[in-house]
Amino acid sequence: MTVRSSFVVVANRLPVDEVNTPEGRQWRRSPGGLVTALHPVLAQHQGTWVGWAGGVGAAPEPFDLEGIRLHPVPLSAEELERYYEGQSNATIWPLYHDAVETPVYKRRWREAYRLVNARFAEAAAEVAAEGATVWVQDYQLQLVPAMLRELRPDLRIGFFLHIPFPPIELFMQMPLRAEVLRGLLGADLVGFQQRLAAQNFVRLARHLLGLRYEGQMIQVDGRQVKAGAFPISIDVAEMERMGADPAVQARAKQIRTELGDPKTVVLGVDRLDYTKGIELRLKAFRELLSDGKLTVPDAVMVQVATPSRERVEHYQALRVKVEREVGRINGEFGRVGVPAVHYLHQSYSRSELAALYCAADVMMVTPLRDGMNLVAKEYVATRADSGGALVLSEFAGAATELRQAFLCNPHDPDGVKDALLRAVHVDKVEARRRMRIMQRHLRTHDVGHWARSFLNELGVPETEAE
Ligand code: ADQ
Repeated sequence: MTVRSSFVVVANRLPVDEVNTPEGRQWRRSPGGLVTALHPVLAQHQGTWVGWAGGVGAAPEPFDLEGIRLHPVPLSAEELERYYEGQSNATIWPLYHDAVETPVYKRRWREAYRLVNARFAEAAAEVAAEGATVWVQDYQLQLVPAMLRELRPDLRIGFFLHIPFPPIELFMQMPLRAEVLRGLLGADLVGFQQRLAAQNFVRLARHLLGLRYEGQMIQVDGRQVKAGAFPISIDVAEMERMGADPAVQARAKQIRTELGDPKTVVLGVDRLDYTKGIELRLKAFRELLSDGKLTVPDAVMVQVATPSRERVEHYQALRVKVEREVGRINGEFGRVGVPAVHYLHQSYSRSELAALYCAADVMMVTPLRDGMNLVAKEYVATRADSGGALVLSEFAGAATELRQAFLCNPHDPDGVKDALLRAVHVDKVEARRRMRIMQRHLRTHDVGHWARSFLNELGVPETEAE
């Protein structure tokens, strides 16, 4: 029998991983801010999370884990390729990120997107109790709100977009544009990372569908749809705890020793994605070495680039370019046993990441466009010692809040070099002052605050997200 919930989250992925244990294969809750923020709300309402469990073919039966009901949605290998890698990650992802790579448009990808979105909507309709609240997440599922409303007009529906929402001129390129917009307008509340994105959305509603709006309230078929900014955040307390953990501190020291105890460790941590500005960051570092403004081994750079979307062509090309640039820098400026750039194409545990953050004098977060960028916030929250300096692109959503970072325009190589040098040479007192202001901000704006603000606006009573 299907268990019906008064609170349902719908996201592309379920927040679990299947792992091998001595007792056989088991599900484990995956680490991540979203699940941390939503777990208390889900547990309180005996909530259900609808999403893909990974793997192709038949989906596992619904199951419970740590007080949450998990409801897997199946994807075939072909759907994975067309809906996920194609329409989501080769069409929508680049288009919504200022088309920094050229979006690819394919009819069969759009058809798969529609089909899979319908499947998610049906699954949500099946598990939602009468009058329940359903919170749909992100760009893979933009058609779900309208499809779900059609099936279940009794529901309260929220949608949150984790990535930027583009200006009208760009959005208008998309062959599926009106359907996507109508899909989103099926929600009662559409949340974005930035105020500007919410503005793009309401203006688009008028431009494309001739809808009236007042402030951020759009009139649709006699209903009101509200758009708003809800900047996402991290589990700040957890990052602070990790930063202060003696084991993490010891590991950070060890990392510095392993790097040859340089004066300056410059760090980058990203998914290997062309929006993250990894190449331009490497180039800035190379030019500073070549100008003689930085020297090896006094300064070394560590670039962690998590493998990501490896079957999508844009990503394969990026990997080649990044690895070529790393090779070039090390070829020119490294010595035997002393590379200028340590490049790690690997995933790390939370505690190893925290140790890397603690070991870094300068953290470089230089996306060409980013909805928020959690790495910037994690770095700041982890620095219990209030040491370190953050170089941050103005094109990351996080730049709206982290004003005391060394802000730069990632399109201007001299600007990036200048920000990096200023961060390298900033005096300790000034660096600490900047860090502390940002840390204070994060303490009151953690991921629980994000979830609460959204759900309160959606009208979910007594939300106790932490
Ligand atoms: P992402 O594009 O994935 O998220 P980001 O916000 O930086 O980008 O989050 C990446 C997460 O992965 C961070 O929590 C980071 O710690 C982790 N990570 C990175 N490299 C890792 C590694 N090598 N090993 C282990 N973990 C690693 C999208 C949007 C963002 C938005 C988030 C949340 O693109 O703009 O901030 O969603 O809404």
